[in-house]
Amino acid sequence: HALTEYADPDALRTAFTLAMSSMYKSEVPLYGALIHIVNAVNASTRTADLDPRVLAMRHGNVASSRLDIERHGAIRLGTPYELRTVSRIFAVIGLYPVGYYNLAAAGLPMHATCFRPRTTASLKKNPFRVFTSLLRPELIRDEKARSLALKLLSKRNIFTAELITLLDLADKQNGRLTIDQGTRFVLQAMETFRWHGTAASSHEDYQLLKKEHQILADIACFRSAHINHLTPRTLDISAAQQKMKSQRLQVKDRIEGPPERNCPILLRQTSFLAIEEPVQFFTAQESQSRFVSGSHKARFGEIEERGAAVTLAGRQLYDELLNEAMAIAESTSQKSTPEELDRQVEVAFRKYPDDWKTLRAQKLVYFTYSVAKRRSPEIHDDSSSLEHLIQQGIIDITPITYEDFLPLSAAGIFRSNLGTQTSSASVDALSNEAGMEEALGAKLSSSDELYKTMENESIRKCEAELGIQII
Ligand code: OOG
Ligand code: NI
Repeated sequence: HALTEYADPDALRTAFTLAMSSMYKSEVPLYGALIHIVNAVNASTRTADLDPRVLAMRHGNVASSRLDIERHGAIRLGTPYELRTVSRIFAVIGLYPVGYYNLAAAGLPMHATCFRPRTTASLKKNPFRVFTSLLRPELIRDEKARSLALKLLSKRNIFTAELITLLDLADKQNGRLTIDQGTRFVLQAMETFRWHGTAASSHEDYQLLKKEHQILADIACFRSAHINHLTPRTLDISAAQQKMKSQRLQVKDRIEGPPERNCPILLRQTSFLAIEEPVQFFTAQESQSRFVSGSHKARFGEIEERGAAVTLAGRQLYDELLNEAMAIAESTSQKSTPEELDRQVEVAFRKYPDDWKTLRAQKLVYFTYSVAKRRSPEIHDDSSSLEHLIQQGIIDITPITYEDFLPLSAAGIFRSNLGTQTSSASVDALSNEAGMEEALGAKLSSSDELYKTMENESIRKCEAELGIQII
């Protein structure tokens, strides 16, 4: 009988992304307004003026050049079981855990990973990824808040029975689903990330957790792991920020990340501030039939503009210069204004090389290599150095797009607010990557290894095309 046809995980990811986007637009209408702004800015950006390499990174090197599909989202989970089940959902749509983010560095009782595509081919088809954080109860100082959060989390189930059935089915089918199963799967998965206007806690419990930490209430008091933002990409984040302001959106006071550069690196981001949403809470823990009206503020809309992936040395220089800028901004003014910080960041980053040749020579950025032209037939060497081939114009260099996150730009601010350098040691001590892997039941991939693999694979491809060994 005929072989069963399975859906391509990358295609399922696109179905998932589109479903998530339309759900979030209907839940948070302001997000729909943000999408309109971004589309208008992208359509009117003079792309002909942009360096083609920069344009490719802004697009995310997407083959279809589809700009209108979101680049990332974020969820916050409460238990290892939730994390493991979410990781099964994400595996079906081609997303795998990459990197460790110690959010304790930003004063949050959580740590995180990024579920994302790992290969060039998969990233090309759809680079959507989800920043996924997990509560670390051991970092909740208040005993009462900790046990309440754990009690609420132990009672909730954020997965439908049909979703679990489909996940078990995928396990039996080598991780794949048929198109029909995949369609049902995407609909069922939305139930996990949907917003619920009725809380899973009493208002008192919500207040108690919120007093300990707002994020604790956001994680433990609801019936789902509601998506807390989605993020489309923009070709011009400064123009988009301006347009958000002119349309009277409440916008973050500055664009996070590196300053505007000829050779963009990492990631620049801004957002509209979280909106206040009405929520019905139980009046008391035991009587789940009477409700009291309250509200919750967690969900927002963000935009991002991506640049090149930096090496460990490149990241170190980035962190150093950002910290330097923040320290100066704080020492020059009583209360450092966003404008002053922008100015100091701009000044500090003059020390960060800003042409691809130097960024490559100093090993600050990851590149892929491609054959620009065939070598002349009279050359018979069976090996050549990469440098030589680049000089001869035979091989082209392309910076690799950064595919990860920078949520810890906040950690620097946090540290400098404490006014000490020593605090970084205690913050690092709170890092628990092994704990994250244990909760997940799997190893986290290293983003640096993935970028290096992309680099190496591109060199092997050049060798095959040129029929020589590159040394
Ligand atoms: C995660 C925020 C991380 C980003 O763009 O850095 C993130 C959260 O707020 O839950 O999405
Ligand atoms: Ni984000």
